[in-house]
Amino acid sequence: MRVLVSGAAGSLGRVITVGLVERGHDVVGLDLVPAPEGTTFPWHEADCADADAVAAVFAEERLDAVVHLAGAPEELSLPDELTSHVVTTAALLDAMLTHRVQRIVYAGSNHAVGRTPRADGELTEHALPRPDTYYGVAKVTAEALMQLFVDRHGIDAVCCRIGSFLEAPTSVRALSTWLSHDDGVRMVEAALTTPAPGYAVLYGISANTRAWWDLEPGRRLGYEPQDDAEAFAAGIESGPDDEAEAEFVGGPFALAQFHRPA
Ligand code: 15L
Repeated sequence: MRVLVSGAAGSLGRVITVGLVERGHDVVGLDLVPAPEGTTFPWHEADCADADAVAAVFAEERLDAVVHLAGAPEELSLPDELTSHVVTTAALLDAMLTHRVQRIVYAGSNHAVGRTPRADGELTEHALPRPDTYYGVAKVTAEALMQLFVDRHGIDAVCCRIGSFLEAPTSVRALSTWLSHDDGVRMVEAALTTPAPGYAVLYGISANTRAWWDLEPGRRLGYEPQDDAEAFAAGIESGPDDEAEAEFVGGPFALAQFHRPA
């Protein structure tokens, strides 16, 4: 499978690209910045929010699927969030239609439902949108856009609502929300290869003993996580915010007062 990975130089991208190559996929990188040293696959330096630049990449490359990882990982102004997550997704989806690329795998986020109280129980793929930030609003909107393209044009889109993608968990919350690097690669590969998913959502976490989110939607798509944050539990110091961070799905994002005018 020949896969375009946006945000290929980012914290997710650096791991996922290498993992997909190791698993025998042809990867094409796309990022605002040049390829990291030692990159062995084709690379395009372009802004995913620029529809013409994205179209030019698709015109040059023969592609089977897109893994859209590009986007600011933190809270910005609402217009910047919408550009970073929604305008980029639209540009990729439009180019996919033009070039008959059937599948997109999207790096969604738990922050799309981050303001859901944990007291509501384990989060399933049917959780209603409940963003905790403008970042979360943009992730919800990107999900809605993909759903529209699936319904209107019959493409396949798998949205991975990712938890905390880290080499190792670093906080008590992350013992529940951690997605290991290896499981991240397993997750993306499953989302790329599961047969005809239409529009599907999974939660991107490892098989954490303390998981807050349902792993079944992922398992149904062939994502079998192998790691468990519990292996690191003894080394994690509890912090003053642990209890507050456990109140909402989105942890610190759900508690922060960003005070930005829309
Ligand atoms: C995310 O979606 C963010 O990009 C990242 O910065 C973390 O906040 C992560 O979620 C998380 O919830 O730990």
